[in-house]
Amino acid sequence: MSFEQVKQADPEIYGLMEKELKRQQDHLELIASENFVSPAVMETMGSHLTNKYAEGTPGKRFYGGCVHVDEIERIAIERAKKLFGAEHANVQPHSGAQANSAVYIAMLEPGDTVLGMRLDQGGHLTHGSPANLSGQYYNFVSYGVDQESEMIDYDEIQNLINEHQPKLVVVGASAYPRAIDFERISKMTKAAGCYLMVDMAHIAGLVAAGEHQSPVPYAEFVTTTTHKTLRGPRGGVILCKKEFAKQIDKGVFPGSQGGPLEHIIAAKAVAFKEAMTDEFKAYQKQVVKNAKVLSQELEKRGFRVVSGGTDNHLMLIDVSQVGLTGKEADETLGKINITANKNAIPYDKESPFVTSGIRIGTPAVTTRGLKEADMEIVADAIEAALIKKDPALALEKVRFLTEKYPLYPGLM
Ligand code: DSN
Repeated sequence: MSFEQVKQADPEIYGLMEKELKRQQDHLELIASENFVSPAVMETMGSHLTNKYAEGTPGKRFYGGCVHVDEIERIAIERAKKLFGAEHANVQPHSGAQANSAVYIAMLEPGDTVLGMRLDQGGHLTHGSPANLSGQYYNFVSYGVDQESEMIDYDEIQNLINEHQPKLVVVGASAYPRAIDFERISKMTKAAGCYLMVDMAHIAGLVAAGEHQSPVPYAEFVTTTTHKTLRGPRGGVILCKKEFAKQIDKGVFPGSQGGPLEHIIAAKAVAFKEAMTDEFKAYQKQVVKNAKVLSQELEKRGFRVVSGGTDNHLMLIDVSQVGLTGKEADETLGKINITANKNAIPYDKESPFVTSGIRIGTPAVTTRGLKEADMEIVADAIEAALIKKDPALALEKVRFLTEKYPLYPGLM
């Protein structure tokens, strides 16, 4: 790829694309929800498939000329089903938020009671935050983590199910470093006669590679994004049991979306194919290994790791222990070319704009090639920036790694 046409047609945008590529190349990307797609996924996204309108589902469209995109979307659906062992897949959601909304629209009436994880304890905006449609249209009741262990309190979930008799329980998180026992929660939802929806966006790649228990056998509905650990294009997917297929498809279109993005659906298909390879399985194993080593190395250097460690691709660091707010830590790391994000820790005393923590993930740096020994250097850099207050030393360590592991060489 050279982006020569953009360069000719719009030098202003081309210039910014160049700058952003350089930023990605020169920084260590530790945002837990980001990753670097393969050139094949990137090429497919930027293709002529973007030109096609295809409202409806393969074989049942509202537009002519869908013969080839029908085939592409069918392949994407079959691959998604095979990858996760699902009975039905809808690959049209434009994002994870859209996927979640589509399930709510398909399965709930406004005002229905739903259980979801609190945003400030690891959940997601679309799991009932009052600032989101989910919290405004449905009666969300929230569960969180235990104050001592900082892990999901399964007894609290059971008690809340007993007390509130929800129609749906939403499980899944965007800042939770521990394994989630979907099987255990599904026993509770089945006994209570309510639905279980798992939003596995963060861990989808781990699930595909067998590095985390799959929610697919246990939950009626599983939603995900395709761009996090799964390393596909920016988008969403819904998996469900066959009996809900029609309702879910309707919840996506016409319930909450118009025309599907067939160029993105094609790129999802390419990413699903990549996710079936042994190379991808090895990559996910390394993501988890790297996260474990990084959390141990940070602990050794005096940082408090929330819940004492990680089982997945991310960790939360309580930076109040080293006299910083999350906002300060995030900004300080930014200056030494480490990109992370400030994040609330459980029972945080600071506001969501300040926070006491940072969230760190290993998916993107692992795609770049970093291994366990490199995690020690990442921990050194974070220590140099946040504890030793030696930005020059920190930057030197980051530069060593970004030069050792080039990203997208020759892309522009
Ligand atoms: N914004 C995503 C994340 O960073 O986790 C969740 O959608």
